[in-house]
Amino acid sequence: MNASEPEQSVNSTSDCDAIVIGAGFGGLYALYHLRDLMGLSVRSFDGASDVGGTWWYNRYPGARVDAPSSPFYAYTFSQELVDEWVWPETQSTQADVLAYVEHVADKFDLRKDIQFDTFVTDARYDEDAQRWTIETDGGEQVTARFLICAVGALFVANKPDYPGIDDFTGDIHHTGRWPHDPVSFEGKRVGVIGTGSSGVQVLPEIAKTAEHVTVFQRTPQFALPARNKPLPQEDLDQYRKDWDDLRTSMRRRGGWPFRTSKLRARDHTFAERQERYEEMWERGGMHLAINSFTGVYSDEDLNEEIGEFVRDKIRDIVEDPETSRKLMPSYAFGTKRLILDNGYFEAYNRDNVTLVDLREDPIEAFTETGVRTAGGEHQIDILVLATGFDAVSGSMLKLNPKGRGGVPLAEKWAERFDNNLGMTIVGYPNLFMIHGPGAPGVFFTMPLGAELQTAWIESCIRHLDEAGLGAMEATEEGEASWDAEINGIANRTLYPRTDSWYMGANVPGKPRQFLGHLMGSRYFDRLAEVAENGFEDFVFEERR
Ligand code: N01
Repeated sequence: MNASEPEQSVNSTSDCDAIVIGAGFGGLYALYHLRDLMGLSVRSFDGASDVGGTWWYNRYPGARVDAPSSPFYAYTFSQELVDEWVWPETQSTQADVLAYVEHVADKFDLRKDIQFDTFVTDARYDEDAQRWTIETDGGEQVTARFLICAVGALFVANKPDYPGIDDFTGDIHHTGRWPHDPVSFEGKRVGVIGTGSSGVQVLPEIAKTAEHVTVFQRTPQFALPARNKPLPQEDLDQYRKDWDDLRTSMRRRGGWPFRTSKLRARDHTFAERQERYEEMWERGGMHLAINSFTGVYSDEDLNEEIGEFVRDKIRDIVEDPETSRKLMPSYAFGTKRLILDNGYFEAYNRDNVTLVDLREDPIEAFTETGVRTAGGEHQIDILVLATGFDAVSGSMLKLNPKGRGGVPLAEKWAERFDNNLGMTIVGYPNLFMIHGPGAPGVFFTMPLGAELQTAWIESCIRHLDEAGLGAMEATEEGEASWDAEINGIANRTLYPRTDSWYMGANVPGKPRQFLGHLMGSRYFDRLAEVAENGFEDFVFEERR
């Protein structure tokens, strides 16, 4: 189907059982599960012109899954789907992931119930009717018993508001809103702000053709070599054969099927540890972080030793000592999202790439033709903002549903993103979030996470229907104990010490709070337990 021509067969009634907002991995699965496995009437909405969610928007050059993903960053529920889809590389490109999602939409005939190019602008709970009513930017109203918010953990673009940025006359592209027509950098002077996963992925690609690239770096980053390669056919065949077991392992092992190292650093000499780091560096991907020794994210000494190992690697790769100095990360290794790079540090050895360290040479203002920092003027034709997202909570707040008493979520979440189980919110009955704050989200494989969260939504709906109940809602006690659980786990690690989007620290004024559940397998055990125990910590209303 042409992405700009949504099918016309979208259900035109204004009432249904469930509304799903979002047609990324989470929303597509919810639509499939609720419609095809449960027989509910479902209507889905997405502001994009086709399926894919974050993969539809983030199409900047170099975009890839930031993990050695194939074939595990994908749905697990259908052996047929696993058998028929060919992942060409170990670290999937954005184009491959998007093609896969499009294939899923075709295979399960999902598009007919999705209204594309449609933003949901309002969502209100009617306490008497026990129904949600949404309104779209086209003025349409739809009501449903259940509202499933699969609105994306990385959707709301974080854009810096430097003085004069609106006066800049060149093109500005945010990596999370990349144009669908190719952007040519040929012969252009390009500025890149931001050195997270997106900035690290995009720089080597832009540098290939641009006349000059100036990178404006606020925080130097740890990045590990991706060592991406073609996925051998025999590996793919074996994965397909073992899929049931692999799927179980993914569920049990934090989203990925592989065993991780149980070696203890203290049982090894310094020389042995260095040898192991070297081996993991050569294997590439996440191995250094998850397979060298246990406790990398909690043992300060071990973490510092690995951090220094990576800093040495950066010193080895980057030829200019001054640039290398500016690139030295100083936060605890891995406590910002670990980045897999495909030639990021090497890009600084090119004559056409310059690094500006904003800690020493801050941006003062934009001009019509570039950026003025304390150290001077930088002429720029194209500005690339790789400045990330108002992550996890941002898209729920953009939707800003109004719950009991018409209370907007922005009011409820003004100081803390309170929720229970990362899926439900006091005052917002029958509303379920997928990959919301307090859920494993990016700390688990997101497609599988969505499958498991939707299975829990099914158990909620069945519980309501079997008992003749109309609505379920989290309790204050449940929210408080969930907050204690996710932050208790995070506080046993080094994550909270670092300013990162995990902590909400990348957006000025955002409450500082750990935004994800770090132990995905334990999280999904808990969901199952809650369902088995008759939904303790929830309150119910008779069906009206
Ligand atoms: O965003 P980020 P991202 N002035 O927030 C800097 C996922 N992802 O889009 O570190 C100057 O990580 C900011 O600086 P600092 C992945 O989970 C997945 O790169 O806050 N700089 C940082 O360097 C990832 O973690 C994939 O000091 C400013 C950068 O911009 C998440 O998305 C690919 C600034 C933002 O880094 C987000 O990654 C890419 C300012 N005012 C991303 N504001 C795939 O799997 C921010 N920065 C394909």
